[in-house]
Amino acid sequence: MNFSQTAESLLDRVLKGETRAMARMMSFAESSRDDHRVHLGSLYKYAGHAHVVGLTGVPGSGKSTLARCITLALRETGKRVGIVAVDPSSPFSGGAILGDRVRMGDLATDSGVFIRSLATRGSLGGLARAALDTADIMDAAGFDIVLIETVGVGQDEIDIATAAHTVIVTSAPGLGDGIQAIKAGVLEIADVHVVAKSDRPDAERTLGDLNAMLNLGLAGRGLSEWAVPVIATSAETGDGVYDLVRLIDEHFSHLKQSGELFARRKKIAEMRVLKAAEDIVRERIQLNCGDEIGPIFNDVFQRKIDPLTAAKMVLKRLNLVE
Ligand SMILES: Nc1nc2c(ncn2[C@@H]2O[C@H](COP(=O)(O)OP(=O)(O)OP(=O)(O)O)[C@@H](O)[C@H]2O)c(=O)[nH]1
Ligand SMILES: [Mg+2]
Repeated sequence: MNFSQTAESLLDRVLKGETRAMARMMSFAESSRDDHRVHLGSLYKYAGHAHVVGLTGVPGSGKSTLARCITLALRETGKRVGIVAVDPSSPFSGGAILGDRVRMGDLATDSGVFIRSLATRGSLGGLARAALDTADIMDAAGFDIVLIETVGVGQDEIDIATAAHTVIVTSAPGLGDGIQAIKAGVLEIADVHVVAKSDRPDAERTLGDLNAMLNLGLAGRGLSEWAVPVIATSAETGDGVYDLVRLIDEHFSHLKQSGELFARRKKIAEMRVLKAAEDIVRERIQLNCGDEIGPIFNDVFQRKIDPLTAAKMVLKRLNLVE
């Protein structure tokens, strides 16, 4: 059987929601082989039904734990949930409070939940594409909600979160002022703010600080009327989790009714095309200009030529400019 036939039946199996087929297709999302990507491309038209929710915030702010709480709550309503964890610095399954009562294993054996971690850090580019393609696979396989967890540090991670329909930004007590400051850039992409770990005594202060920052005029990223709510949650007590799930749903309804879903989808499509184009150019440079690029970098370093001229030289070799 040739690869194309295999891939075709693989697509059928993914569309039926077969776990092993999904995992195989996801390995294509992280592959650098063009034939893999082309087959992945054939899946794109079957996605576009799921509610994609970005979950971002500084490291250790409780994103994974919250993703698990949200997932458990959604499972009670029968919704199927996919989770894409981008470059998790702490293991998805480890350390969380709820782990004592509800083991990650419960989610891992639940056929209505699919968890995929991407650890593409270190490979140049392609992270956003891999993450969003992985989300598409879950979407095409019939998962109702896809949660994408990314650390809210670094442009690629923020871009990934922004490619969701609904963005949740987590803050938490006990992370220190330095870390809290990093997140200023990420605050403005929130559709919903969560102060996680509200069971901790210092949570009130975090809530106060966040509200103070928001009062400085950071609006939501949307064009339409949506008052960005701030909600406190705890994985320890379960406080706020159901309210958060309700808000996520309300936000999706709002997007649909206001027409903003249409606008966001359009922007996401644009962003994905541009990212894919950037990836292709970057890869071509690496593949085709391997020997020549070192001296060019060096000339720029020594200020013999300027970066723009150098870039044009590189692109000329690829026949991308005159
Ligand atoms: N007290 C308390 N601790 C929590 C809560 N949620 C998470 N934690 C703890 O906070 C730590 C970080 O939680 P994670 O869920 O791994 O945070 P994260 O944002 O996913 O972390 P990274 O992926 O490493 O950026 C863990 O030790 C959790 O047990 C909570 O609601 N209450
Ligand atoms: Mg995490």
